Amino acid sequence: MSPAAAPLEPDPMTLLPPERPVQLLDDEGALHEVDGFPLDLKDSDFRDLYRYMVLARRVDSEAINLQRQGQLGVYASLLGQEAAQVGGAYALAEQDWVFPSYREMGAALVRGVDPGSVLHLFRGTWLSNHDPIATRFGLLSIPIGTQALHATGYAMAAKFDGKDLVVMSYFGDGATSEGDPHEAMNFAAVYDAPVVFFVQNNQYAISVPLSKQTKAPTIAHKAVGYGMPGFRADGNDVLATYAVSRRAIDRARAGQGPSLIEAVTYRMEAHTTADDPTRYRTASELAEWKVRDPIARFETFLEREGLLDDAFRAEIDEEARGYATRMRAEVYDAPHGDPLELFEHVYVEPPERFDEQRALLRAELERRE
Ligand SMILES: Cc1ncc(C[n+]2csc(CCOP(=O)(O)OP(=O)(O)O)c2C)c(N)n1
Repeated sequence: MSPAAAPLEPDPMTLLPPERPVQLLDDEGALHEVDGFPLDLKDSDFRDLYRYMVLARRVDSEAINLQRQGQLGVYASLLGQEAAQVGGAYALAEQDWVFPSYREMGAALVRGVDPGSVLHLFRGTWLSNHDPIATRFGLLSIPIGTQALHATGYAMAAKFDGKDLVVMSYFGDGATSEGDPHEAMNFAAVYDAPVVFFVQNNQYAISVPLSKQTKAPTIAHKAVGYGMPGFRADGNDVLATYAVSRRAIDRARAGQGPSLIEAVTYRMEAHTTADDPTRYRTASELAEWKVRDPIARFETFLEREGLLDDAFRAEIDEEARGYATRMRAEVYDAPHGDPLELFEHVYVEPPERFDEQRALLRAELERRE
C-alpha cells in the first residue's frame, strides 16, 4: 500500500491536487511547518527573500512611473505577485533556467537580470538588453504561453545532453486555456523533462475572471490529465511558494519529471498600464486581497523572528534607489531601432514574401520622412 499522502500534496495514485493550497505563514505571519514541504532556509535566506520582494515592488513602481512619463509604451505590473515570483525563482539552482512571460520582473531580479535591461521590450527599442545565456533567463514573452514550449524544449534537450539543470516556466491562469502550454505540458510529461510549470493564478486573464476561462476545479487539476502532480501554494506566502517549488524542482532534478504549481495570488494593479480594472472588478474584492499583501505578511514574520531592523531597511532602500536610477539611465530617450530590423534574425533563408514586405515597409518609412 502506498503511504498516506500528506493532506496538502497531490494524491500519489490519482494525482488529484489538494483543495487547500500549501500555506506556511498564516495571515498573522506565524510559521506552521507542513508535512512534505520542509523549509531548508537560514536567516540570511529569509532576509534575501524579503529584499527581493521589496526590490521587485520598488522596481515595478518605477517602471509604472516611466510608462506614465511616456518613456515606455506599456508595462505589466507584478504588484501583489512578489511572493509567487520570488519564492519560485529563489528555489532554483545557479545552473537552472527560467522562461518568463511579460510580468516576471521579480523572478528576473532573483536571477540577477538588471531590470532596466528588460524595459527595452516595453519601450519598443529592442527585445531586451540582457544576455539570456549568461543569466539563464529567457526573453520576456508577450505571445501567451509560448514560453512554456521553449521551457519544455530546453528541458528535453538538457536531458538528452545529460545536463544537470531544471527549467522553470512562468505563465498565468489564462495561458492554461491556450494550446501552447497544453502541448508543452504533455510533451514534458511524456519525456519526463526536468521542467516546472509555475502558474501564477492571479484570478484574471485581462478582464476575464478564472470562473469564465476554465471549468477545472483548480488550475492544479489540469496536471492530472498530463500525468504529472499539480501542487497548490498560497501565492502570497513566499515561504509556501519557495517550499512547493523546492519540492517540484528537486523532483525534476532527480529525474522524476515535470510538475505544475498553481500559486494562488492576485494582481493588485491593472493588467497593464493600458487597462482599467475598475470596469471588471470591485473595490471590495481588491480590498479583500490587499489585507493578504505578501510583503506585509512576511514582514510580520521577520519582525517576530527579530530579522528586520532599520539598518537592513535602509540598505534595501539604497539598493532600490540604485536600481531606479539605472532604470532611468537605461531607458530615458533610448533611441528606437530601425523598424526594418523586424525582418532580421527570423529566417536563415528568408522567403520571397519577406522581400516584398520589407520593400513595402521601406517605402512607407520613406514616405513618412
Ligand atoms: C497568443 C496570445 N493571445 C492573446 C494575447 C492577448 N493577451 C495578452 S495578456 C492576455 C491574458 C493573459 O492572462 P494570464 O495568462 O492569466 O496572465 P496574466 O496577464 O494575468 O499574468 C491575453 C489574452 C496574447 N498576448 N497572446
